[in-house]
Amino acid sequence: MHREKALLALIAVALVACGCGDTSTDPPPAAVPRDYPEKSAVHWKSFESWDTGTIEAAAESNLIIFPLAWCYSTESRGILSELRRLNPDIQIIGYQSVMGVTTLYPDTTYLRTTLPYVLDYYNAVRNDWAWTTAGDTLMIWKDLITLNPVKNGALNVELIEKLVDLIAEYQSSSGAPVDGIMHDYFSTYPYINPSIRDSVIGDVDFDGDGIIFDNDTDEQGLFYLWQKEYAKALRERFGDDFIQIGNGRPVHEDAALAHYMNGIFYELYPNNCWSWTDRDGLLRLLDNQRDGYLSKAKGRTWSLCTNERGNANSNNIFCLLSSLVAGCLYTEMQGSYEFSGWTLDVEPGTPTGPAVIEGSVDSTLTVRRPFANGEVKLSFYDTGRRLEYAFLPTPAPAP
Ligand SMILES: [Ca+2]
Repeated sequence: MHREKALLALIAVALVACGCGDTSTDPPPAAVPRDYPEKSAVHWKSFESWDTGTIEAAAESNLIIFPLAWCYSTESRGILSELRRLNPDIQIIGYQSVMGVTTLYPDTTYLRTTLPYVLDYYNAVRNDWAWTTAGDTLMIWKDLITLNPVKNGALNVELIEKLVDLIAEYQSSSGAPVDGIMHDYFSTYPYINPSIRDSVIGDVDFDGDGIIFDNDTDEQGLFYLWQKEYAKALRERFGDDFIQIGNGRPVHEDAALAHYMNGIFYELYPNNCWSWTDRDGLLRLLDNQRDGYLSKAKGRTWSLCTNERGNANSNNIFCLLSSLVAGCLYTEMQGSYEFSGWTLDVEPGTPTGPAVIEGSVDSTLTVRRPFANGEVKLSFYDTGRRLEYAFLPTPAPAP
């Protein structure tokens, strides 16, 4: 069975690669498991390392996240087509930085032919860079220039329009429209990463009035409002079923922003970037999945538990079990945002009831959820550390 599927995948890729695909002779879609736990491959690189086995494994995902520029690249076309053929229900999501543009090498020939979206994006926002009080380019991460959400003292709505227009253009002309976008990341504060702070001269001053961001409440308001207006503009342009997934703390806490989202990307779950305890990470996850907090797209929400510091291993299995109790997706990572397959093997069957929280944070707190084949149980010490986390299969009946 496994070899047969791999062979079919190989044939399909060969057909796409030689441009001689004929729909009348394509093999039928393979049967992809539509069961629990629900998977989501995350891969923030080119597809150079992928073989047919990787494609087949990735196709088990309900949703998959790639860099938006690679989604729109003709070089990815064969792989994306194959994923959709193997799993017609798969949602392909493009990863993109919020309010940032990457620096480019002087020679852009490769980009023009392989990643034209990177180049077109760069040119579209060329006059929207943010500058510091010293006139330096404002960067928050290495090689990522921050865009300015403020123009002439007001919200830079033209920048929003340019970004949304560019996506719209690629959605209609690239031949490979995405099912949604993952935003990395929403923020209320332009935190310059310490690793590059010394190379950024001056302070943040988006509106250029000489009052630095930290002391400028108007500027602070515009900085965050721009992000919400951007998410809103995408929603209005692409409709209710265009999946938006947000990273960053505001989506955990601000219902007004979460309203425009269909999912949260839980980076470094369960501790996230804020050193939450394992227990608090799970309780926050459950709270975010309550009805009405996130909006639904295609009939459901699309949150994702991830931890790139995984190995074969406590964080990946904790992501998996948490996804089961909270009704989310999970991914496995082995030290980077590079998809290399699945190693965990848990077969809970379908859920037969909601998650239940027992005990209290002052003693032992336990989260349980029943499934057809057993129960997921996650319990915590009063310190918030994990006590037990497992799928407990239902014992076979006595003969
Ligand atoms: Ca200012």
